Amino acid sequence: MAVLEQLTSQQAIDLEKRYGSNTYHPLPVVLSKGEGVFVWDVNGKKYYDFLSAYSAVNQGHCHPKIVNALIKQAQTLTLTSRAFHNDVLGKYEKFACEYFGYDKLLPMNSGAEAVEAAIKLCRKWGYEVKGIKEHEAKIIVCNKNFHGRTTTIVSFSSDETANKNFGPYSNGFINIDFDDLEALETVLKSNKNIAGFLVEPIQGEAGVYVPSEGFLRHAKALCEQHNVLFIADEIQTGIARTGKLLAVDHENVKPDILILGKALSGGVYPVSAALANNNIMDVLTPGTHGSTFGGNPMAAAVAIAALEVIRDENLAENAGALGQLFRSELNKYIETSSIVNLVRGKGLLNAIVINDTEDSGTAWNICLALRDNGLLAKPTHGNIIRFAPPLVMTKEQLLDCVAIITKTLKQFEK
Ligand code: IF1
Repeated sequence: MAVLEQLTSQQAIDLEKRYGSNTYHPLPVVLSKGEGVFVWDVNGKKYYDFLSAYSAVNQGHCHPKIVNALIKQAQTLTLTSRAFHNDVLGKYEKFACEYFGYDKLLPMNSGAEAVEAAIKLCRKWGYEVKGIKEHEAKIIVCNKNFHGRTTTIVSFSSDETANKNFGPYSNGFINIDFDDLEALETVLKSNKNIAGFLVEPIQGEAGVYVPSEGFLRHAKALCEQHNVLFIADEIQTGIARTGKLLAVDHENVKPDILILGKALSGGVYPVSAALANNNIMDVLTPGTHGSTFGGNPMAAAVAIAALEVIRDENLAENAGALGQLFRSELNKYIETSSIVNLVRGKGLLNAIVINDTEDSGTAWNICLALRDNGLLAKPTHGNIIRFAPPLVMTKEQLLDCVAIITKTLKQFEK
């Protein structure tokens, strides 16, 4: 078989199974093309994408403006390393800093790397600005968090699949429940060595848990009161997904450290970043952090285009309006449904909770039926299905999707 020969679905799946590390359990569908809100499989069947690569393709698949930025830069200069300057990085840093309202940006590639960078930045600030004794700094994190898969990050995961047998774990983290202000205050009051509070504004992987109104605002105020950095992981919630540029914008909270990834590139190239003001970012000096690819000109050009698309196409507003429509339409269905308990979310980051046991496989089977009916979604944590389409969707398309989803759910009503 020639390496680039057109594969059938089964051949593609078999190759991955035989030659790929067994770290995923994908829905059996093999995609070969994407455009806007749609993807196509190798047989030419068309689907609505209701995952958006876990919110990385907020701008839609293969957005021409972003792809053109990639092509143009790829034909000019791709990588210099940070041993030399390049003529795009500074422009991107200025653009992104003004866009999000920060003094400085630290460029990285994957989301997990940006989280790691934020952890290092926070600790160094804790020692050098706050005055915590060396090796004593602690960062508060939430149970059921998902921040990535490095050894340090999985050290404070409460998901056994993510961290079992990957120890010894990194120290320096204190877990509290998500959305628990009392727990946060108790830890802040009882420990002088807290440098930061790392939180997802909405817990995505856990099942799209939206915290109580006011949680983020009060958490930020508590952090300020105790001279602790509020670090928002907006890798999944950011870049217009929830109906605002950032999910923290719903409560007018400005994180001390903002972590971005995924849709920062529109899904065409790995780009991530940590942003902060000078009083924090300036603790980093030459040699204290970096990456061969971080800040490369391709990433910079792509990220500028990706952020311009968000603004030019009003994707935050669209996500907000379509999200409300989506939840209200699904709620109409849920009123008389025995198979769906509820829909929750913000903007176009939503999930439905299936009325069945966690290990029943019902959510998985519903996703298989959705696939057959032309819509791709993925279960998260047992009986929850996440719905996160690209934000370039139209109202007509969304209603079409609601029809597909409700038609499919009907097949499962008891
Ligand atoms: C996978 C989950 C989503 C993230 C937040 C950091 C990262 C992620 C809030 C790390 C990444 C991805 C990872 C991806 C699946 C996906 C995911 F189900 F695993 F949790 F979206 F919900 N912070 N989330 O959501 O970013 O290093 O991956 O670029 O396959 O592991 P990364």
